Amino acid sequence: MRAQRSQVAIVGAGPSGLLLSHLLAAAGVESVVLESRSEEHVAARVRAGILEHSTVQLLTDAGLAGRLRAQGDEHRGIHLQWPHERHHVDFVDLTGRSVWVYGQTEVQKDLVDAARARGQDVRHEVADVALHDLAGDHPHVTFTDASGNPQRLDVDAVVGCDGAFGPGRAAVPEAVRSSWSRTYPYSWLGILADVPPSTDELIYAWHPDGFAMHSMRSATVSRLYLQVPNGTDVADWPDDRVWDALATRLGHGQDGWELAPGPVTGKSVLPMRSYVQTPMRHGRLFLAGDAAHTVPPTGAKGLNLAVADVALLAPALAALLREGNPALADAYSDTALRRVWRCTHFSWWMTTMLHTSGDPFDEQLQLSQLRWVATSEAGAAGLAENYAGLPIGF
Ligand code: FAS
Ligand code: PHB
Repeated sequence: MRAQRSQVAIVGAGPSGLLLSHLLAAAGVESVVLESRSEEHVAARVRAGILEHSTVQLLTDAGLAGRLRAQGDEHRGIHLQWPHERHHVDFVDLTGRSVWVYGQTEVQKDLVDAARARGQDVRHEVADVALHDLAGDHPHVTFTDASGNPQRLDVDAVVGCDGAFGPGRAAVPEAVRSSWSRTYPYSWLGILADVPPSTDELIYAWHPDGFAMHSMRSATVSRLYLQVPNGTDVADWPDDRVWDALATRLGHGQDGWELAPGPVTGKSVLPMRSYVQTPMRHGRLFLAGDAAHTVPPTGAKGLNLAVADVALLAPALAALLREGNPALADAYSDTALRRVWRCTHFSWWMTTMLHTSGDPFDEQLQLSQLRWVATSEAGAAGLAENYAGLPIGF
């Protein structure tokens, strides 16, 4: 086994792992990123689409927002809709903050390009990643490299940026670990389509048949979702059926508005779950992003929360490893979890407000809440403040 040394081992080369390596390098801290999948696989995953205000600010400050500001689309707010009514919630009027439409695939590309430009050590297609001596004096990671050779990497800190199914979560001993979880009784069927969006800004629609959302990726690519039962087989949803359901739920023909269908280039079903695990630090192990928490995508928080964790963790690790100052690292978990729980609540609130369960009483409560949020400045400001994003370190 070949032994090597670095300062930080980062498990996972998704957005949180690559952004952390970027911010650590800028702070003079060396890291090695270990990723189980190929670079192409990670780059091709279609996921989030909305960047909140503080995410865009952080990427700008880190020199990573050139393409984002050139090709992204800045939005003032969203449309909330239910049968026969559509109301715009203007985040800029209400909070002074906008959001940007810029796909996670684009963020990932920017992070990969920056990693390559700075010569970041990223190892793809590794296997058998195991974390050792995290509470001891010799934290290290063992793994099998892409050529099948066993490796050992000795470090000063390990960061689990390995999502919901990586080794990071389980590396926190059960005796000190707490977790909360909720699985929702519905999923999202998402499509990518080569057709210009039929709306200027996102439409979140409540409908008795189920939730639907019209998002986008560019002036020529639309991204849309509709609520389906858990366990839905994509094969049961041919394109025509998808477009018909979207037209019904989004209000095609209402006040002259029409949904333009087009060629579907991607289709998948995404189950919906809330999950939070604490603490987000155990000894020399730190967790960031989906490794520590998962939110249903209705609040557009998943990627933004991962960025917020990393924005806190990078300076904490720099202070710990370069100055021997543990204060920020000791406070990391509690500080990050304030925002994690705020975003977990908001994502649950948006999800339960907009997805139908078939219960007539629930439906009346949902419609009343939607009407209040869409027409009362106090209600709209609450949604705007959470959706456009709270300041980093909230
Ligand atoms: P990621 O899951 O992105 O990255 C973790 C990385 O760790 C992966 O590349 C994985 O291959 C790697 N890894 C795992 N185990 C490993 C091991 N043992 N060894 C080495 N590497 C390992 N958020 C939104 O805001 N809007 C959305 O619409 C949305 N849609 C989503 C759809 C899907 C199918 C999923 C899974 C998530 C979606 N999300 C969405 C949330 C998503 O954007 C995440 O919040 C975001 O990817 C979090 O980034 P990371 O924390 O880097 O985790
Ligand atoms: C997306 O564009 O993929 C998207 C937008 C808003 C959400 C979830 C997903 O809440």
